[in-house]
Amino acid sequence: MIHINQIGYLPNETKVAILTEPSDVFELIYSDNHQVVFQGTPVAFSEAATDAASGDSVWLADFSELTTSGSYCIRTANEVSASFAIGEQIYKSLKNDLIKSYYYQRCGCALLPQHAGRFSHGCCHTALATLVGESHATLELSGGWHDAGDYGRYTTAAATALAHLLYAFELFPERFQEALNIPESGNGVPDLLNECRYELEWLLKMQLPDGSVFHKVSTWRHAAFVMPEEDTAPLYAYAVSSMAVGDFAAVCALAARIYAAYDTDFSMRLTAAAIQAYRFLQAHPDFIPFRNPEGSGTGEYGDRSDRDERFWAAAELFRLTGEQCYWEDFVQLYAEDFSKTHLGYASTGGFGTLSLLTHPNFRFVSDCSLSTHMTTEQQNIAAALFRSWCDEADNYVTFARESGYQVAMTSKDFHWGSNMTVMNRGITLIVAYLLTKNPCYRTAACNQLHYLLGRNATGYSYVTGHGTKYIRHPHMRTIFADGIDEPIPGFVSGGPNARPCDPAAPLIPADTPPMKSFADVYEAYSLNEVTIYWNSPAVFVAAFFDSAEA
Ligand code: 9MR
Ligand code: ZN
Repeated sequence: MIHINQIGYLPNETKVAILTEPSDVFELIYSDNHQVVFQGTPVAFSEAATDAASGDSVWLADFSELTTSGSYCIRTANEVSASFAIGEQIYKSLKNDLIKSYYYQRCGCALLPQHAGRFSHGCCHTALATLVGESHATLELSGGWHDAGDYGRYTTAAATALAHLLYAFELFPERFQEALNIPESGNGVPDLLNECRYELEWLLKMQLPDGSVFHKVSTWRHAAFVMPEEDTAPLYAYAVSSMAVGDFAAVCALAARIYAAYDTDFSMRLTAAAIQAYRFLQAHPDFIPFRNPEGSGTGEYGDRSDRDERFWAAAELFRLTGEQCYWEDFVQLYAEDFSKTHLGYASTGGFGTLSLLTHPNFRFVSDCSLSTHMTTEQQNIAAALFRSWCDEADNYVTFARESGYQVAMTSKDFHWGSNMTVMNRGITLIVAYLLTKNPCYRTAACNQLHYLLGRNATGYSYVTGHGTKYIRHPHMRTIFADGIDEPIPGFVSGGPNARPCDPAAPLIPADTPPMKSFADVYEAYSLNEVTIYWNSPAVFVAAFFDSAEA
């Protein structure tokens, strides 16, 4: 098989197709008239040619020299690939659909035909919620985005998605200027921020008067596969967790800084909410874990520690206010042993690092930070975090070099939601590139996108509506129940999982290699679900590659 990025390649990036059958030559041909424009020789990936994560024998067909925009196919001895593009801005519609997916996840409002087209539907989940353990529904917690294929709304998942989206906006705002045809379009605010505000307004409702924050609001068990407005089971607000409070403080502080340029009142509300949440953390230094109450079955998003959430909160409040007390907490937490580079819902240390590394007072030159505004301690910590970040990025470059599919994933990285790891590593690499301008990070980041869009062992593009063979049956209630054959575009599948644990698991033979442990069927929630925090790192990466240079 010929594995390609099914959308295509940017003119000035490396361009490689992966072949799983030997061929003496390969040719690039115009897709319309089949005229040959380039010829090359496939190169075995290694002496044994075998890729560990997929078990495939692979050959690399490098056509980077071809930089002319156009529509092409690749021809080998026995095969012709589907057509793909070489061109500038070929990921623009991908980027915009990935963002628009959040509009389709809106809860608590009807999706109108003028914005949602044939995917319009009624208003959902507006009933008052009951605090678990109480008997009356008194809490107004409507709004926000459905988390995933299910209709729960979870604070830590929300904060993670918002973080990817808002940091992307902050780092390259010029890539978020297109109107997305959402209800707020045309109000003078970029639509990414309009969409994120829909989530933030809900998040603010999740805070209690003492500054603490509910871990989640959802029904008691997941709904059947019905449209959201048909899911009328009672809603519950679940207990407070310190992860929820920490993430809330961090993401509200981040948002306060970004929305300050658009809406002072909103920014001030976010600032006050962040400070209040932080005060709760100060007053409650102990870990407040979260476990689902007996019998409840919606998403748990458990965690074993809140140190990384507190670290991120300290970083963002320091950045927002410049106050010493936050810096002192940051220094103390920095000395503790948890990842300072991960960007996931249970491991948020990387967001704290990102906040500091992108602080305008720091300028990184090779491996040191220079600043006239920062203390020596601040400079030293920033320089150490910068080195850790680049070390992590270097690891990913090595993983990609050792992968036949040129993806920064080892065999053990194919867990539930592996595509989040693929895209989060893309973020790490992009940030490393922005800090150092070392092109090898940029190339490696682009290779992560190629994997997502079809240059992988299953040959699927893992984004609905994009590519020639994209997933069509994600585990998502709205997509299943809407009666429309075509999936809503712009949703990222969780992707291969070496240990599937859902009704589709029997479809996958026990000896299936990790990168192939996937099935495009509705039942496969551990392989083919969608979530807001798997789409968000893909927005970051697609937006970065939407334009030629940052
Ligand atoms: O993304 C989560 C994954 O890392 C966990 O292994 C899995 C099992 O706990 O849960 C995933 O999160 C799901 C959440 O609990 C409910 N909404 C859908 C999420 C994606 O499958
Ligand atoms: Zn809803």
